[in-house]
This record gives sequence, C-alpha cells and structure tokens, in this order.
Amino acid sequence: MPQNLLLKGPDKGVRIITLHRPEALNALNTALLGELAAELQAADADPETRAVVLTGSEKAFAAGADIKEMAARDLVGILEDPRLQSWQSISRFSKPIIAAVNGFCLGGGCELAMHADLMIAGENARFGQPEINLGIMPGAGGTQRLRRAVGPALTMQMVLTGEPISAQRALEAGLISEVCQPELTVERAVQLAEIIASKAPIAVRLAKEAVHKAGDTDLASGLRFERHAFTLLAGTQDRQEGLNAFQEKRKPDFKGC
Ligand code: DAK
Repeated sequence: MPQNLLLKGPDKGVRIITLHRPEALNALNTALLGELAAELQAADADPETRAVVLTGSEKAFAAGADIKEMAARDLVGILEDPRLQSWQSISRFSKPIIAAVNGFCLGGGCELAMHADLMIAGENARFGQPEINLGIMPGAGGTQRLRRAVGPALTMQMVLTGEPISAQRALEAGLISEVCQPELTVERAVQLAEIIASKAPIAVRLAKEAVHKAGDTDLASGLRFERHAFTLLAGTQDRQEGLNAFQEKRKPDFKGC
C-alpha cells in the first residue's frame, strides 16, 4: 500500500489519487513520486479506469520537489536520480488526467499539475515556479510546459522572479480551465472526469494525443496526425455505436473497442 497517496475508485470509470504527505505540504520526494508512477501505471492497465483525478490537500497540491532530499544530492546524484524514471513514467500516462488544485502548487508541484490534461483550481490556489529562489531552475518541464500553456511573457516573469500567480490569473492566462470554491474543486474535477469516462475510450485517447501534438509540432504535422487519428476511429465499434445511437435517439453504450 502506498504511504504517501490516498486512493479511491475506480467508481463510474474514475480513480481519485490524492497526494498525502501533509507534514511536508505534499513535497514530492522519491517515495511519493515512485508510488504515483506505479498507481498511474496500474490505472493505465485497468480497463475499469477511464479517467483519473489527481489532487492534494486544501492547503497544498504540492509545494514542489522535496528540498531536503534534493539538498543531499550532488551532480552524480542528480544525474542518477531515481525520480527521473518516475517523472518519465508519469508523463507516459495515456488516459485523461485532471488535476484538481488547491493551495500551493509550486515548482515540481506545478510541473506535476501541468502533466495533467486539464487543470481546475480552487480560488485559494497559488501557482509558481520558485526554483530560482533556491539558486536552481525548473527541471520537470516548467520552462517548456508553462511556456506552451501561458506564453513567453508570463512564463519568464514566473520563472525568473519566482513570484506565484493566483488561480484567477492562471485562469486568464489559460493554465487552468475553471476556478471554483476550494471545497468544491475535487467534486467538480470528478464531475468532469465522469463525463470524459462516459465517452468512447479510444476516441478520448486519440483526441488527447492530438491536442497534445498541437503543442509539440508544426501545424501541417499536427493536422496530419489529426486526420490519421480521425481515420483510425473508423475501425472502432464505438464509432458505429455513437453514430447509431444518435440516429436512434438513445444514449450510446461505448465498450472501448
Ligand atoms: N520540500 C521539503 N519540505 C517542504 C517543502 C519542500 N518543497 N515545502 C514545504 N516543506 C515543509 C517545510 O519544511 C515544513 O516542514 P518543517 O520544516 O516544519 O518540518 C512544512 O513543509 C510546512 O511548510 P512551512 O512551514 O514552510 O509552511 P508555510 O505555510 O509557512 O509556507 C510555503 C508554505 C509553500 C510558502 C513554503 O513551505 C515554501 O516556500 N516551500 C518551498 C516551495 C519551493 O521552493 N518549491 C520549489 C522546490 S524546487 C526535477 C524535477 C523537479 C524539480 C527539479 C528537478 N528533475 C526531474 C530533474 C523541482 C524542483 C522544485 O520543485
């Protein structure tokens, strides 16, 4: 059993993973990241899980990488850091993942939240890349994913000053898709996850991939990927089911094939 996570579900296709290291504001140490990577792998392999909600506490989604652990590593320790494998594994998760963020979402915490496909936050959330205050810089995608999400101006400001932004500012900048009352953040994320979980899983998976492609490639390649993915769906039973259900004026029953 994981020591640093609380697990719930899958229920209606949705698994909830809660980061739970309250004594350190969910700072991401090797153990927590390893447990998270393992849980996501299990969720990926489980046909009953169609979407994941990743959350923390009301005070902190995660206050970053564990600084005390990081301080003990020298150059070789960083090169051989076991957390690198966990980060890689987390980034390969193929099903939709929604981050439900309250409180501090800093450094590696913000980078982890940006691994999600969509992010919603409570009014109390604070997003930041404060690594510069420690004489380091983001190392798990902060300069790249944040730049893609909110553009160069705000990214530079956040990465170079280390100053956090509010949930409202994150919403305006496009980092998150909704702001809600902190006590309703998880509930709302689960609601969104259940909607996604009710759709055709292969279509969801390919649509997710296609949207991510838009961030990593030129328009012509992205459009080509989209066309191929769209065409691939013609081979699925769920496509037939979706089109039939519309014409028969009933709800589709998607099977994931
Ligand atoms: N690491 C370890 N412990 C932390 C922590 C952290 N990031 N953040 C908080 N804690 C601990 C505190 O030490 C304290 O524990 P005790 O010392 O009392 O035992 C407890 O959590 C409560 O924290 P505070 O007492 O400080 O609580 P406050 O409400 O006063 O302040 C705060 C909350 C979030 C403003 C403050 O705790 C803070 O500034 N925390 C550090 C935030 C930060 O600098 N985050 C960035 C860390 S660097 C990489 C991948 C990732 C990364 C790098 C490389 N690779 C794959 C290569 C990421 C780097 C980072 O995230």
